[in-house]
Amino acid sequence: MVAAPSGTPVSIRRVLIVMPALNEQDSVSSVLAQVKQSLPGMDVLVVDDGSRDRTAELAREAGAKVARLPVNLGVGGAMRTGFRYAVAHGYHAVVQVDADGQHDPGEVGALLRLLDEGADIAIGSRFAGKGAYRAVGPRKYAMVVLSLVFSKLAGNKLSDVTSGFKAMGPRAIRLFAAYYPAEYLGDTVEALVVAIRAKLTIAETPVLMRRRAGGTPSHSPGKSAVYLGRAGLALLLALVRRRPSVDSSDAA
Ligand SMILES: Nc1nc2c(ncn2[C@@H]2O[C@H](COP(=O)(O)OP(=O)(O)OP(=O)(O)O)[C@@H](O)[C@H]2O)c(=O)[nH]1
Ligand SMILES: [Mg+2]
Repeated sequence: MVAAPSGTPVSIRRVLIVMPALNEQDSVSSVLAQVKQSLPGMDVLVVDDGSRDRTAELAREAGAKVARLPVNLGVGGAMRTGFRYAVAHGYHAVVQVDADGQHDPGEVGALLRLLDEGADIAIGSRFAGKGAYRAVGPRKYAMVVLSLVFSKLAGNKLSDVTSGFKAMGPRAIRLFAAYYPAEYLGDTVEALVVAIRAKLTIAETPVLMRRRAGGTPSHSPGKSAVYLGRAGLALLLALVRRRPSVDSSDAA
C-alpha cells in the first residue's frame, strides 16, 4: 500500500472518483467531461452492473476505468467494488459522484477539504443552505427524522443522511471495503450507522443538487412512499445487527 507522508492533505494525495452507473448513456460522457475539467488528472472508476445501453463503452471512451459486474448489485454493491479497488490500488480518498449529472464535480474540492480537516466522511448536503432542492411527501418527513437521529448519534449536525455525494478518507475506505451495505438504502442510512459504530467522524458541507442530465431515476414515487418505513427499519437493523470485526483505526 502506498503511504502518503503524514500531514499531506487528502486533496493532494491520491483520490479516486467512484461513479456508480446504470443505464446512464445520456449523461455519462458529459459528467466525465466535467470531472476532467474540474478535477484534472483525477482517476475515475465507473462501476456498471448490468446496463443495457452504451454506458460502459462511453465511459471508457471518455477516459474512465470501467468495472463491469456480472450481476446487478445496486448502488451499494457498486460502491463496495469501488472501495475494494481503492484499497487494492493505494488511494487515500474515494468520492462518490453520480453518473446522472446531479452531483457537481466542482464541489468535490469542498468535500476533500473536510477530509483534510480531519473528517473520515464528508457528506454533500442538499439541505444545508445552498440551493432550493426540496424533498416532498414521505421522503421529506423521512429525511427530517433521519437527520435528527443521525445528528444525535454522530454528535455533529447532519442534515442530509441520504445524500449520495460523499467523500471517504483512508479509515472509511478501509472499513467500507470490508463491509458496505448493498441492500436498498443501505448505501446511505446503514453505511452511516456502520461508520458511527466504528467511531468515524462525519461532517457535512452544503452542495447544490442539479437536475438529472438524462436517463431515469432509480427511485419511483411508489418506492418513495415506502421510504420512511424502510429507512426506519434499516436504521433499527443496523443498530442491532452484529458486524464482522474490522479494525477501522488503521489507515488504508
Ligand atoms: N452500478 C449501479 N449504479 C446504479 C444502480 N442504480 C442506480 N445507479 C446509479 O447510481 C446513481 C444514483 O442513482 P439515481 O437513480 O440517480 O438515484 P438518486 O440520485 O438517489 O435519486 P434521484 O434523486 O431520483 O435521481 C446514478 O449514477 C445511477 O446511474 C445500480 O443498480 N447499479
Ligand atoms: Mg440521481
